[in-house]
Amino acid sequence: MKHVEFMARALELARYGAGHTSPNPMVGAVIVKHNRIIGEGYHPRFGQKHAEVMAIEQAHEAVEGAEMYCNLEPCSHTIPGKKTPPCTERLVREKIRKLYLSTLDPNPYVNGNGVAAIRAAGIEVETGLLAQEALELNEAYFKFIQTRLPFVNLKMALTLDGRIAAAGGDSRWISDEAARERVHRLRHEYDAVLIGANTLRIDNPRLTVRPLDQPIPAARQPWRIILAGNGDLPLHSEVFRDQFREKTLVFTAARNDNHRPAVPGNADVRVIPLKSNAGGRPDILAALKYSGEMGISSVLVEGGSRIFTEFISRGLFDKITAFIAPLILGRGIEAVGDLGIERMSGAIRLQRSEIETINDQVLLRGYRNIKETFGSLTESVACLQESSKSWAELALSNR
Ligand code: AOF
Ligand code: ZN
Repeated sequence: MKHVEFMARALELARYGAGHTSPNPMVGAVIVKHNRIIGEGYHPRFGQKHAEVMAIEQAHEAVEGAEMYCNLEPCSHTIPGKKTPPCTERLVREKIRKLYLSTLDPNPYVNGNGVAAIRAAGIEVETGLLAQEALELNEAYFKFIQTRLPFVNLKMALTLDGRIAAAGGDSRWISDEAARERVHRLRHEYDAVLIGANTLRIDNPRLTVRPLDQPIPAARQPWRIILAGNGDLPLHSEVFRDQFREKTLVFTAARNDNHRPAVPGNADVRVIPLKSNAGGRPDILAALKYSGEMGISSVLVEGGSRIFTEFISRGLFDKITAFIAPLILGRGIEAVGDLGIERMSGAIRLQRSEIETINDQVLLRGYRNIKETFGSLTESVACLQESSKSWAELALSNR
């Protein structure tokens, strides 16, 4: 097997933790001796064992002198509240010979210290292997750990002419069942799902993750964030009444006039007043900061039009995931309203966009600004282009 294949396996293992590790990253590790895998591990959920340690413990041969492939720099710190001992110490103690990594860990407590500690102990380290894949896998972690703001993904289901609903307001259904199944999977990987009050009023969505293969416990349901407008909220909505209502969070605008819009009085539902924007609605940056402080590391924004427009015009999103169906509505609800752009040269172009097809629909996704999402790791994206050649050579030599 080749270097890239071992790392690809580490990434595959890391994904087993999807939906369970937040706000920690998904990490996978593979131990190799004489070009064969002798141990595998991953970080199964927040608070539990790290990938490297699981791989060592599950190895069916002595790991001394072996190579390890891991998508993230090993942790090297001990701080109050940290759940596990530093992986660096374990790797040194077990006499791993060489460590292949995808990227550094931008956690300020680690960020290069892990590699330094490993090298100081005489273990060889190479970074950059499948770095881009590794960055995308942990996009939410990388954004959150560096900014304390959640990673924001605008998820939209669109007609070919860019509508998210018919003129009458209904949107069931623009995308087919297979696409909607993908949305459920996506929700499972996010800490929160966010919608505006209009969408709540019109769609009355549950915003839960329905069983994919097994029932998902309340603790693993995403937070449901409702951004109130300046009117009353529909208090009969599912999100205020169902069994997961303690995971509903309402952001309202703190108002100083006498009008008090109706909000849920139900003690299970948290209602948080925030500073308001010019339109008398809660400020979305304040909403993101508050969410980040609560430990919400990722938010899937599901509409509607006004919400999308605000996140886009303020540059407060990281990614767009659009499901485009071969439907034409003509007049209808536009996905995004006025952004004040007059010329093509002013259009917002997503970076690293990619497409996939789901039956007769296109799934298009891309980032707003790689630098802002990945911060200090942006350089590893850039190096990657250069290093890919040497990695390819390395891969050949290792056949
Ligand atoms: C690793 N391997 O599998 C993961 C790492 O509280 P703890 O002990 O779980 O440590 C959490 C931090 O460790 C987390 O913020 C991130 O920096 C790193 N995650 N590191 O070596 C792993 N999940
Ligand atoms: Zn660790």
